[in-house]
Amino acid sequence: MVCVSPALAKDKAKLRMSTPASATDQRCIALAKVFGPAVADFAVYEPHYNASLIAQGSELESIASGDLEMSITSAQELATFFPEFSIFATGYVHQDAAHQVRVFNDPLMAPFKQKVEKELGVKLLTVMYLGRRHVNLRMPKSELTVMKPEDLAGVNLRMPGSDAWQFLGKALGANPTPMAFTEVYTALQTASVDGQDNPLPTVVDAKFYEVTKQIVLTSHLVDLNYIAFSKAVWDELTPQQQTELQAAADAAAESSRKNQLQKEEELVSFLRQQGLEIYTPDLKAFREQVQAQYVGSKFAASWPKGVLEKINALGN
Ligand code: KDO
Repeated sequence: MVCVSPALAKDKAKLRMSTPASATDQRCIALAKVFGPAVADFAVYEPHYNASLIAQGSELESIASGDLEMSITSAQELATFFPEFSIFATGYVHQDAAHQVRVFNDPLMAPFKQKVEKELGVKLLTVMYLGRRHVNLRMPKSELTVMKPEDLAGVNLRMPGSDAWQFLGKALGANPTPMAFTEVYTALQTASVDGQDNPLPTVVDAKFYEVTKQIVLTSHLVDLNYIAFSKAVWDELTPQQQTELQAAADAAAESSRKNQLQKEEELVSFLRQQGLEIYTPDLKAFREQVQAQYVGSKFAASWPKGVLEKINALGN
């Protein structure tokens, strides 16, 4: 009998992945259960959760400098290097998870992907669905009911720490406060912020429901992340391995999308059981106010001509 020993671990590419998310986040579960095993013949997937390896927002720089191989990055983080990425971080642009996939696979994305690859040495492999972001507040509805953007006036809303995020917080009518994801639970608990915004699965996974009282279903951003991968490592792989790695990333994204969508459906009742009040505000008022803020903004000025129309045309 011929015994073929598997390639030694030391010959395999080590793929360190850093994220502020926890191991129980659906994107992380899919990467660990679907991506890691699918590339195991030629690579060792090594996830680092809760920003324990790299601080939130520094992952792209770390990949560019060779200190990290992978991350789950956001359009907002990319916009700090390439402002035109803010188009994918703009409130009420993406309509749902399927729209995100159509946009990512459309030729309109090619110049965006090429620029990141050429100037940062980062490949954007696939798009992951994070979910519909909603406003989640410490105070009960009896103290503050949010139906319109003006109801958020003076509310200290934690938003992640880059320009594009802060702009969205202001556009919603709130007073945005930049803060790393890993600090949000304590900030809510100690009342150093009034609230935060994230999709329902994140509110549950990070246990924000323990320290908040209401969720206003603003759906202000159908949020996404890209799997960011080191171009230098990619170039070391054989064409066959590249094909397998790409397929593994797509399969992980698909699995995580399905689970995340299901969780968004299921978690409303779980959160109500936990005592949170959940309600829908005047969505037309929010959409119109947010869209109006982007018109003529420095972000809109960076969007390549015609791209917004193409994104909209890919919608439902
Ligand atoms: C957050 O900091 O609120 C955010 O939701 C921003 C996302 O882009 C993403 O980085 C996410 O955190 C983390 O992965 C934790 O879920």
